[in-house]
Amino acid sequence: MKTIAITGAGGQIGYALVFRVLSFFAEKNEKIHLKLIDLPAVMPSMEGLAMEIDDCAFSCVESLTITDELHVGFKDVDWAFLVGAMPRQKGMERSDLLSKNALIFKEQGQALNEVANPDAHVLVVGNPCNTNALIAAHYAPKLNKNHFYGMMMLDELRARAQVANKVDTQVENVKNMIVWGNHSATQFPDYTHATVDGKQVTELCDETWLKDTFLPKNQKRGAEVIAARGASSAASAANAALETMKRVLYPDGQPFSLGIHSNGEYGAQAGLMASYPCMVSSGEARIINDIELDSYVKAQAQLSFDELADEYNQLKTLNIL
Ligand code: NAX
Repeated sequence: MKTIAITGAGGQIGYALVFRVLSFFAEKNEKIHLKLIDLPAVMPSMEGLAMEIDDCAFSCVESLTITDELHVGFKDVDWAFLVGAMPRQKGMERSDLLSKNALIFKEQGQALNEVANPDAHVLVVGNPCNTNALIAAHYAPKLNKNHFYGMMMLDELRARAQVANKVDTQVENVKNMIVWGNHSATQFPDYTHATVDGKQVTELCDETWLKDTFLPKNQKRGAEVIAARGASSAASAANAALETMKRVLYPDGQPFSLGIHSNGEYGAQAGLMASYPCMVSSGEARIINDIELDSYVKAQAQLSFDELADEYNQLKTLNIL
């Protein structure tokens, strides 16, 4: 029976994710221990969340824990969604955001190291998600560093949906749309390898649309959602988090985008957490390392890898890594 933990469970992504996770396991007829973690100030509203979970009468809930203590929340965890993070506030520099979150993910890595199942998988959603995943992995040496992931699935799903709308097909027909690099405006959703019903996307969509509309829209989709909704992506982020867990634990044989430990594949600095095309074999997500990239794709991916290397170097300067 799996133990699943969600940090930031009292936030907007958390609220959507909790019920998606429970529906998923209920449909699978799999029992879980669910542990929901947030800050002490949020505990009263988490009691309300617990009441709502009870009132759904999900058949999969073997136990439910609501806590503000990491060691309680991560005890024996098999899969952790690390959603809670310090949001970027007005006037905050990117380096301030990095250092504030670094402390949160250091503490969470240390707690995972002490009490989690050593074989646990950890998906970081809280931004900057790839670098936060790197920090958590660094402070959890008893866990497998290849089981720490940055969430890139939302970027992939956004890209697949854009192409599906453009060529008027179902989104499941858009395949092999891998996002390289960082979860940021430098990401590169690689339309050059993507296909629709076996045809290359580059044959179905003109280059001007791909370069001038598709790419910038995907890179800035988060900001577009904020402008329209007055709040950042929540349900779609929760959906992407669940989808990532499904791809890793219940693989379907398709490649997918995942922020994962890099050994320097495709020109990234070794030791980074970066998004790559991955497949699961023998229970492990692995980078597909034999894809031919043309010079344009290589350069775009490199830009995004370099941004991650900057984040990494800032953490070195701050003595966090
Ligand atoms: P909210 O502010 O609604 O919720 C965050 C929750 O986390 C709050 O309840 C807060 O109390 C809690 N929290 C903060 N620090 C904590 C800590 N140290 N331990 C436990 N809980 C803590 O934010 P929400 O919209 O849910 O977004 C959460 C994170 O997801 C943000 O960092 C956001 O930037 C990131 N996102 C990542 C995405 C991705 O694709 N990787 C997309 C969506 C989202 O922007």
